[in-house]
Amino acid sequence: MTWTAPKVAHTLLDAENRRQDLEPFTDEWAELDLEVAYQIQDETLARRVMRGEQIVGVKLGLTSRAKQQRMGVDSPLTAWLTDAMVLGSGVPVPLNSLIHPRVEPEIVFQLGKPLAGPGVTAMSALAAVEAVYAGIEVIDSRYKDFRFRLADVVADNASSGRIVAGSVALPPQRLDLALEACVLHINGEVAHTATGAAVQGHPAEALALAANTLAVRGITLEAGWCVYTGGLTDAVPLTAGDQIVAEFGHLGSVTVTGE
Ligand code: OOG
Ligand code: MG
Repeated sequence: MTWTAPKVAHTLLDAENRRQDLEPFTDEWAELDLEVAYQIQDETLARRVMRGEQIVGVKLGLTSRAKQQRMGVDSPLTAWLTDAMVLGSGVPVPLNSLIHPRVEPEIVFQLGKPLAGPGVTAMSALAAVEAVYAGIEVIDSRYKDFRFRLADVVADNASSGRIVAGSVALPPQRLDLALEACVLHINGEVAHTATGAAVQGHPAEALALAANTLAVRGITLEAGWCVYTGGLTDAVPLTAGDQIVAEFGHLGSVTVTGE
């Protein structure tokens, strides 16, 4: 098979629709680089938009050591979030539409102002934030066993699956986000713990990173968008009947169940 960017984009969306996992493209296309991988990611977004989805924000991935070590990829990345990925609070995760979902706790920003790099710092990034939320991301790689290289996972929209936000919204000035604690419970047992500093030293650093790296592709973070700043801890598998709770120090808690 000779792979091209449009073919890979089609294959990834088809795998998502049919819940069929794939071998990573870099197995056969070793030269697949980040520039082309982001073109593929943008192509999958264009196809999502064509079928009626709307952009609601962006996500960062692999921003914490816990995530980088688990996935064997040590470089952060960005990807797109659309309204089709948003899961209402209390709505069970539809396991029959996902391949092998895993759950990770994240700190989420909602922007009150547009934010465009280059030159964005953690401080200037925070000045664009209207509210901070607790969040859970349900990731679902289209690659078998979550085995991928950086270019594969970039093309696959960073394993995007579903996103859930908590119901507490706080202005960033009210929080020390480096110290914001998070305890991840699976079925009542503590699975992982972290503080906001797990993500790039401070989640606002991750937001600045998103603004600055997206600017290279001419993309501005828009007012109203949400930004998922990346898993604070390793992700945990979600199976039928599981209840996973991400409990935060000041941001309340977010629960997902598998059905
Ligand atoms: C890639 C997506 C990573 C995060 O928050 O680090 C991600 C993966 O782990 O499959 O969303
Ligand atoms: Mg994530």
